[in-house]
Amino acid sequence: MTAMFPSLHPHLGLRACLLLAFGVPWNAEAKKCHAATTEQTANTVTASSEDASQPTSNVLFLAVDDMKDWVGCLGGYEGQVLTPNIDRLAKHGTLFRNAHCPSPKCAPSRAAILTGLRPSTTGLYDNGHWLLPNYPEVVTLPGHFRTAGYEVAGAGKIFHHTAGNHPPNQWDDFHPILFRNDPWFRGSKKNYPWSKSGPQPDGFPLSQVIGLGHENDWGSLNIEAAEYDDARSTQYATDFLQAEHDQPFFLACGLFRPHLPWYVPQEFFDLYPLNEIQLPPTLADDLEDLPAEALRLARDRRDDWQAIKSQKKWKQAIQAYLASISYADRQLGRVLSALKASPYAANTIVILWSDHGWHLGSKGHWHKSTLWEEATRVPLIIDAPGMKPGVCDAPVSLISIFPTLLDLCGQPIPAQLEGPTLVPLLKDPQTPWSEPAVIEFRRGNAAVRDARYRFIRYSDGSEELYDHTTDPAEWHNLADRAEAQPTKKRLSRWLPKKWADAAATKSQFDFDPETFQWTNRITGTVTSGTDTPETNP
Ligand SMILES: [Ca+2]
Repeated sequence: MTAMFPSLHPHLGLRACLLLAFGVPWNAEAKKCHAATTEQTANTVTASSEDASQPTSNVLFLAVDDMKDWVGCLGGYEGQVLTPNIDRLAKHGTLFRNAHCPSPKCAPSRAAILTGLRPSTTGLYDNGHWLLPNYPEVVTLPGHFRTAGYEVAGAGKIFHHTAGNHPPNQWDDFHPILFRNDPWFRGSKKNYPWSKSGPQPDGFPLSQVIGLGHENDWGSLNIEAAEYDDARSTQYATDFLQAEHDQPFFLACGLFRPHLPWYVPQEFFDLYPLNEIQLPPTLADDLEDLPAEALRLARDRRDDWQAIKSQKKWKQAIQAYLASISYADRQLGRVLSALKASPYAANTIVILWSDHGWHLGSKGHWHKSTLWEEATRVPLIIDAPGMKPGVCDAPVSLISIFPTLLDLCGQPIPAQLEGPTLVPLLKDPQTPWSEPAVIEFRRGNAAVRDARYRFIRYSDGSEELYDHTTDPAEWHNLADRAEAQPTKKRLSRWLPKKWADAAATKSQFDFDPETFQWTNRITGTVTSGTDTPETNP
């Protein structure tokens, strides 16, 4: 797909192309561009619903943070995880059981989902890049719906949660996470200018684990349940759904849990007795068949895990992660109940996704930021009016969310969006599907996940291959075996052909949160996050 951008760097080439597609309203011009330039793959179809009689749907866009496949309907956890609301949504909609993030870290995954462009195309590889000053002309998913005449509102974490990532020009109204009760996040005025510095919670670290840095804590705060940040984001969404709206809406609610710190009310810890906690299955010599780059990724944040293990708190940490999942599920349930009770229940597309997974000890790793199943498999559920409930095992990437929502809303899909629409799979989950999910992490490293295999190639050329029919835990790297070569060759066709240079990092810009403007320290260029999409250059 990256072949669509013959000149990936300097970014001017991409920007010019984006301007062509995004700088004009979604209309016949964009459609023409699509018809003229798209290389159709087996799964890539043009917008299938141009029927003018189709009613305009609202969109309820639900995001959770760092939630791996440990939800009831996906069965990723060895024990029992309680997610009744997610499971109910899955039964009502289409559950994608082989869905993967575009990148296993917050900012790059969300930037890819919300622009429809892969990290290898934009160079937005890590948490240290701002989207807008790098791509002033890009139309994001909320920005698109706003231009299309929707009322666009949101709360919580949709893009990355630091300052500068939810520009006012993309939202009619946005309620950010205040982080009033997560004192870890109050330290940086650059990242959280709206938040006052505060003391650590009473009794910190609540986990009682000594030596963990940064955000790595868990426990129950001495505040009312309604005072947790996610409860506030949820309240915003339920209030919105209880109000009258005279135009179609795009409502985004982004929950921060189960992202660290795992601070949730005690009742959610109580759901998971310690003697029932299951440790992730591990293999003693699991790491011995890994290349150096894989070992390096596995080692990152291992100190946290070692500290937790050595202080005999591994089960407590897993309990806290599970509690945070069930807490997020409870908040989702509140939003879904509000939708069900509203006049919008029959005419609203509901989509739920998580930005990436998490390791809790598998492959000797703690945290995200790897190209293995633990870090890339995520919940994805789409419940669209008129679609029958279903379960889909085709490999899909969240890069498809943008074109899928446009397709469901009867809008043209610009050729630049890099994922195929999933509407054929919503209509029939058994639709033949040849395109695998591609997961990228930093420049030059990517995994290709199809229905059976995971193939990884790192920037130094080293590789891994796992066969999920015999090795669901990805313990046995088959990459060097002679019989694996045809599979590797087949899957390697889907690896990015080009990797954009890394986009400018935050250090290249001065950001003023009051005016929502960035000044490029090198070029002097000023980018505004307050201009409406219509007046953006
Ligand atoms: Ca995340």
